[in-house]
Amino acid sequence: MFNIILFGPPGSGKGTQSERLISKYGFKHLSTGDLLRQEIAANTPLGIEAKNFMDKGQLVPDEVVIGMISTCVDNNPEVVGFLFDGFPRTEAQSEALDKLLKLKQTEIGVVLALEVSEEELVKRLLNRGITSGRTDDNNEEVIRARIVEYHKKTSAVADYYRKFEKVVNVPGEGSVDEIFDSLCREIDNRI
Ligand code: B4P
Repeated sequence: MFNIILFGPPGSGKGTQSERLISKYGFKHLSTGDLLRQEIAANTPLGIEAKNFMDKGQLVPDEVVIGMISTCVDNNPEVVGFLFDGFPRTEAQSEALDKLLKLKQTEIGVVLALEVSEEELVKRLLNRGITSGRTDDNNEEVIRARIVEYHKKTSAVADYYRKFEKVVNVPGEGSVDEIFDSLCREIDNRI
C-alpha cells in the first residue's frame, strides 16, 4: 500500500489534481472537504455543525474530521493506497492519521505540498465561487480567513512530516497538466 497526502493552502489545486491522480493510479480518494459537503447536503447533525465553521472560513473541530476519516479508512481495507486530500490540516489530525495507518500496518509514503501565491489563491477561489455555489468561495473575507487559518494551523502539518523527511514541495502555478506531471514524477520515484 502506498499512501499520499496532497497538501497545500485552500485553492492550491488539491481537488483538481486528486481527480487525475486517482484515475492514473487507482488510489482511494479521501477528501475531508467533499465528505463534509456531503454531510451538509444531507443535513445531518455533523453537517449542520460543520457548516457553522466552514461558512466562517474556520477549520471544523479535529474530533469530527478524525472520526469521519477513521470510518472511511476502516471501510476500505482492499485498496492500493489512500490519497488524502485536505487532511490532515492540524498537528493533532496528523498524529491521529499516523496512529490509524500504523494499526493497518502501513504509513504515509509522501506528502506532496503544492506551492501557490496568496493572490493567485484568492483569484482562483473567487473565480470558482462564481459557478460552484460554495458559500465559502463567494466572499473574499472568508477566503482570506481560510488562508489565515491555513498559516495558523495547517502549515504545521508540513513541519510535522518534515521531521520524517516525507515532504516534497511542488510548484502549484502553471497549467494543470504541468503540475500533474510534476506530481507523477515524485510519486513514480517513490512508489
Ligand atoms: P476543501 O474542500 O479541502 O477545499 P479547498 O481547500 O477549498 O480547495 P482545493 O485545494 O481542493 O482547491 P481546488 O483544486 O478545488 O476545504 C473546504 C473547507 O472544509 C475548509 O475551509 C474547512 O472549513 C473544511 N475542512 C476540510 N477538511 C478539513 C479538515 N481536515 N479539518 C478541518 N476542516 C476541514 O482548486 C481551486 C480552484 O482553482 C478551482 O476552481 C480550480 O479549477 C482552480 N485551479 C486548480 N488548479 C489550477 C491551475 N493550475 N491554474 C489555475 N486554476 C486552477
